[in-house]
Amino acid sequence: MIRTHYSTQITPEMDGSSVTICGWAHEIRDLGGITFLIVRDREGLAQVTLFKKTIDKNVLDIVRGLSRESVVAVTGQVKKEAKAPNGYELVPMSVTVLGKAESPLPMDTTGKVDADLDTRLDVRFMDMRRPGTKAIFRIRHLVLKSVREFLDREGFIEIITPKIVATATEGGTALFPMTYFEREAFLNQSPQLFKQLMMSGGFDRVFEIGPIFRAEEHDTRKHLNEAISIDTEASFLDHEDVMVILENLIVYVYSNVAERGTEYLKTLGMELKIPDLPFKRITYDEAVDIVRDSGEQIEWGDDLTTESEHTIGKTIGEHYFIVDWPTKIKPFYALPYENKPEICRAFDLMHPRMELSSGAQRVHSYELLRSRIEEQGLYADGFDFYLKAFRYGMPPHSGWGLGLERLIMTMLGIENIREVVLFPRDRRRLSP
Ligand code: AMO
Repeated sequence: MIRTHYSTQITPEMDGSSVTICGWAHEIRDLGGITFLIVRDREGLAQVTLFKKTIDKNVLDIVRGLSRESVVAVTGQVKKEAKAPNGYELVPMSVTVLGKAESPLPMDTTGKVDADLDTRLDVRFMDMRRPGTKAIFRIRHLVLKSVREFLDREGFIEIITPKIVATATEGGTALFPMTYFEREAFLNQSPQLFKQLMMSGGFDRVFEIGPIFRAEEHDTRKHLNEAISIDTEASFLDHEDVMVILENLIVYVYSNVAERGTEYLKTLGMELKIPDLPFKRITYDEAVDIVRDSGEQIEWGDDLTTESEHTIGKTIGEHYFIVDWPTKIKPFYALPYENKPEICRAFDLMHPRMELSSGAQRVHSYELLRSRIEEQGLYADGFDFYLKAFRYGMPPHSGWGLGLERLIMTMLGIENIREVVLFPRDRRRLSP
């Protein structure tokens, strides 16, 4: 191991001790009598100071000859210096170039020169070196960790289901076809059917964090063709029970990011407001009334447009649920109310800006499920592997799918979903 410390692990109190840091040559300032090399590592910046009078000439030549963004290892003595980042500087004994960077650079990494998102995504490896981009992905890590922690504590077992599948699950969104030897297969739109099979398998509570593939043509700031969905499924719970789990999860994630991600939030120049519990619940009918009151046209049974979502979001102003949806616009697996089958036990979790999650109590009667599949114009025999599980003891169950990227973008007030994905897949982008 070359590195002894990250830049942020060194303190002024370590004055006199010898350390080795590794990172990128962020900036080189040669003032004649004194030369500064700012080294950037994953955690922050360190100042390396070379006094011409006392420094070994070889070391000085290496630093003067360095190109920006080259990778270096610096071994030096810690010196207390109030004006330097983190209150110390390093007086180097040796500087080794481990990876030379060519000039000119494909983009600026200091954050001083603005680059548009497309340019940044084309050279994402460079973009990741910028503090703002790094902060987003450090927060993404915290979010994922918090989700796992929370669901584990609530008794959910993590599963991973196939992404190459034979059938659609989410009517309405298109599938990506692929060749699977001599057959046609698809990239999975959702782990929906598999997570339900786990309920028949007696796992009671499962979750998956994995990719979902949607062949949606539209090119918007909130859609990806490959997104990450946090999916849960739980037996012996109804839709209201799993809504409580969902809202608690959201608040847990926000609180954790606020607590453990302070420095990343600071880098992004923001303070996180933790939503209040419980989230407001409005029915689909109430949502329609709000939309109509604002002067927009909407028929009962229509899905909400982006414009309608914004109108309702402005009226409510915080996270909220829309419940009791028309059965015909929800997937076949959503359970209709027994006494009012035109509406079902489905819900959407909304942020004022967009939908974050949808879920439902599921149909668990084999006969009803089969007829619901047929009513939606789907070929029930194609779902044989799924339907079978409902014939041999399926408990009542409920669940939801939460879009990871939407959760993060709304939490951080980020406009474009691509900002929170390392290598986004959209209508135009397939590389890198
Ligand atoms: P749904 O299709 O509503 O539900 O997806 C769940 C959540 O996943 C996110 N999401 C997307 N994010 C970015 N780009 C996309 N193209 C995209 N599509 C979906 C959204 C959405 O709310 N099987 C059900 C879930 C369930 O009932 O358990 C489902 O897939 O945040």
